[in-house]
Amino acid sequence: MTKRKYVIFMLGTAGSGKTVLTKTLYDWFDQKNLDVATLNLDAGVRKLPYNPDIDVRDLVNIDNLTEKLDLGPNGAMIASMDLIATKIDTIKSEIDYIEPEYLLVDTPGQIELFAYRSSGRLVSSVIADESQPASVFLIDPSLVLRPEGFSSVLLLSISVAFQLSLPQIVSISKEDIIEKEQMENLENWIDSPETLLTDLQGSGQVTLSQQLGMSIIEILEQFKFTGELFPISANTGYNIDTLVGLIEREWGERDDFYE
Ligand SMILES: Nc1nc2c(ncn2[C@@H]2O[C@H](COP(=O)(O)OP(=O)(O)OP(=O)(O)O)[C@@H](O)[C@H]2O)c(=O)[nH]1
Ligand SMILES: [Mg+2]
Repeated sequence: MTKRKYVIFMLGTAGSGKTVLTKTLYDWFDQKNLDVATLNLDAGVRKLPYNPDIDVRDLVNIDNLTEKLDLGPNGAMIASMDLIATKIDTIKSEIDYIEPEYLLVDTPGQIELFAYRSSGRLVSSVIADESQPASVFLIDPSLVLRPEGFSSVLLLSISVAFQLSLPQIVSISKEDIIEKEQMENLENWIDSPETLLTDLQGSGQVTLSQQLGMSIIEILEQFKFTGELFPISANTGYNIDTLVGLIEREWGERDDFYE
């Protein structure tokens, strides 16, 4: 009988901290002597802070691809994900060979590449297949300084969850660099959609934007438990226990995380 597998996909906008979180979570599981492995799906990354057990850069050479097909950086990333999709059987057999209990999947910077293109969705569904999947959607604090940005990025997270059909936990990354005033705003918006609405209305938007803002908040209230949205820092480890606790809840109760 095959072992039960748990998979965590790191998702989020470019530069939101997916790669550093992959390393931090790897260390978290490893320190608890849990059987954990990492999979890098970013063919374009130059340097990683962790040593991936499975690395798509072994299958796809982005520089060759760029030169051979005469592509720009985005075209090369699209072509690389298409090529990765054609090699998904190899990736799957590598996972089956290592057979980790926990697999951490670092995804490419361009979220649309992974969530909105059929090749990315195929790759994620094959990796998640026969396992207990979860995903962490990271929100970069620099994108959510304004209430419009906060609402828009949350909408993006819903859209990504909709596309990938993966259970999703949303966290604001880089807590260690969030200024006090921004943290207060974020806490208010998370705790009370009314405050978010007031701040949207108060920012001098035209009526159409206000209406759109209200509709967005209704969607957020229906689909997001914004009360469970919280900041983390992969750098300092802040709230990483809480994050794993919520992932664990998605998987069902697991006592063996804690001695
Ligand atoms: N201060 C702080 N910086 C962070 C944290 N996590 C990531 N960073 C920094 O944010 C930048 C981007 O981090 P990455 O982990 O590479 O982000 P990513 O989402 O993997 O980026 P792409 O794959 O290029 O989209 C790097 O300079 C990191 O050092 C954090 O918790 N705190
Ligand atoms: Mg990365």
